[in-house]
Amino acid sequence: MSAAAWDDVRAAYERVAPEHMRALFAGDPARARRFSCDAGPWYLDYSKNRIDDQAMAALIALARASGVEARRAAMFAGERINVTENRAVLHVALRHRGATPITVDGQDVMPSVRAVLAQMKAFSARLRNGEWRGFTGAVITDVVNIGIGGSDLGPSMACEALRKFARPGLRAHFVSNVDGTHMSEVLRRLDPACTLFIVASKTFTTQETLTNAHTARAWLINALGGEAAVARHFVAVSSNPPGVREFGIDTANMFEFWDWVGGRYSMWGAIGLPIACHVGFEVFESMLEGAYAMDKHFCDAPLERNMPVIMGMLGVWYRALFGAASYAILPYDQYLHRFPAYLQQLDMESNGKSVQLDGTAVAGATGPIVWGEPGTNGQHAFYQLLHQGTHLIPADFIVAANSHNPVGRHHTLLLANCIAQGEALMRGKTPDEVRAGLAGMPPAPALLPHRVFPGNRPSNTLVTRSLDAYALGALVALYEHKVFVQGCVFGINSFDQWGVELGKRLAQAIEPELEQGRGETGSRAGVHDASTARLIQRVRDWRQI
Ligand code: G6Q
Repeated sequence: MSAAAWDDVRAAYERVAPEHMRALFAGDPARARRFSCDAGPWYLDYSKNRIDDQAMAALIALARASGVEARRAAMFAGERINVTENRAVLHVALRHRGATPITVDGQDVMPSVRAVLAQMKAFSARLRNGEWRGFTGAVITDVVNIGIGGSDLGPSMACEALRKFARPGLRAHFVSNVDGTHMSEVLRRLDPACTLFIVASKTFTTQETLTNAHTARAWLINALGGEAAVARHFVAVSSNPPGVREFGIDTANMFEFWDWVGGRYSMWGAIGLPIACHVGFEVFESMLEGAYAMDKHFCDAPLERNMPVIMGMLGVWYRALFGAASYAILPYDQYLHRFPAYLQQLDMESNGKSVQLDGTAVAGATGPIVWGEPGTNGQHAFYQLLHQGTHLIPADFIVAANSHNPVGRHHTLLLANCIAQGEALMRGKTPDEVRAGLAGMPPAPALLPHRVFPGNRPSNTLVTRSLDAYALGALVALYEHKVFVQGCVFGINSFDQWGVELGKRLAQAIEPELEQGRGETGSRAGVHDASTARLIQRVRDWRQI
C-alpha cells in the first residue's frame, strides 16, 4: 500500500524540487496562511519549505499508508509496539490528565502513575520548604542528579529551560559522565551537609551512574562520619528495587517507573524528580499539562492539520527525497541551550536504525543527524554553511514572542534575527540584488559569486507566547511524536537502542587490561585487532598508576 504512496511522493518531488520558494511565495499570496498551524501554545509556520499543496497531500497520504494512525492508536492503547524488547510504550500515560484508564495487559496503569506523582509532589514540597533536612539537620541547598542518557538529558534540559521558575537557594546539578572530572568539579563546590543526591537509573546497573553514585556516597560518608547519613542524602529513581536496596538506599525513598517507559521518554515521571525539586511540583505539573495538550492534538487533529505529523513528514521529505543527512535545531532562547543535545538523543537513538520491524534491512534512509546551537551564537559560527555551503540542511527555528528577561532591546533583536534567518535562507540574494546593493560601486566580477546566496533553503519556525513550563511540555511532546511519525514511515522500531550495547560490553573487557598487574592486553591472545591492542598498550605504558 505504501509503495504507491511513495511513488506519489517521488512524483511530487520531481515536480517541486526545481522550484524556488521565492517563486512559490510570489505565485501564492495565501501560502503562509495555508502552510501554518496551531497546536496548544505553539504556532508552526512551515511555508518556507520546498512544498506545494500536492506535495503535502502526497506526504500526508504516505503517513496514512505507513499506518501512522493505527500505530498511534496502538501506542496509546498500551500495545507492545516496542517489539524487540516486548514492551508497551506509554510515556503518554505519565502525563495523561484525563479520567480514562490507560491499560497494559488489561491493567490500568494510571493509579500507579498518580501514586508516584503524589510521592514526587510530597517529596519536592518537603525539600523546598526545608522540612526534609540533611543528616546534621541542615537545610538542603543543592540537589545532584546522578544519571546518564535518558536519566539525565531530559531533566537537565528542562531544569535549564525552566531556570527562571527555580527557587533561589536550591540549586540543581547533573553528573552524568563517568569521567571523574564531572563529579569532582560538581562536588568541589558543595557542602555535603546540604547536598541531596538523586540516583536516577531505570535499570540500576548502568556502569557510569553506579560508579558516580558510589563516589558520591563515599564523599558524603567521609564528610559526615558514617553510613547513617546516606538515608537523608540519597534517594533513587528506578524500576529495580533490589538494585536500589543493594546500593544502600531505603526503597521508601525510591521513586518508581516501569518498563513501559523508555529512558529517553521518561522525564514526565519519576525521572523528572530533579525538575519538580528545582521549580516546584506545580510548575512540573504544568509541563505535563502542556505535553498532554500536544498528545490530544496528535490524537485528534486530522493528519493534514496535525503538527507532529506535518513536521515528521517534512523531515521524511528532505531525508528520503532530497538526501538531506542532517537537520539543525536552532532555538532562539538561551534557556533552551540544552534542547539540541536532548533532541539528539530523542531522534538519533530512536530513529538511527537500519533494520525494519520485521528484521529486514531498510531500503532507504532513516533518521537524520540532529545538531544545533542557540541563536544568535550559531549565526556567528556555522550559519555560513547553512546559507552558502553545499549541503541542504533543513532547520527548525524556535522562539518565544516574550522574554522572561525583558532587558532593553535584547528580545526585539533576538526575534528580529530569528525571523530574518528564515527569510534569508528562503529568499537568498540574487546577482542582481548584490549589484543593486552596491550601487555605484559594483564588485569585481570575480567577487560577485561570493556574495550571492542561492536561497531556497528550507526551515520551520515555531513560535510561542512565552517559554513557560506548559509551552516546554508541549514542545517536547511535539518532537516526541514527530520522531514517532518518522519511525512509522521508516518502518523501524523507534523504542529500542541495541546500538549502544556493543561498546559497553567491549569496555568491560578492556577495563582490566588498562591497569598494570591486572589483565594482560588481549593482543597476545588475539582478542583485539592490532590497533586496539596497541592503543591499550600505549595507554598502559603512559599511565601513572
Ligand atoms: C534511553 C536509553 C539510555 C538510558 C541510559 C541510562 O532511551 O535507554 O539513554 O536512559 O543508558 O539507563 P539507566 O536509566 O538504566 O541507568
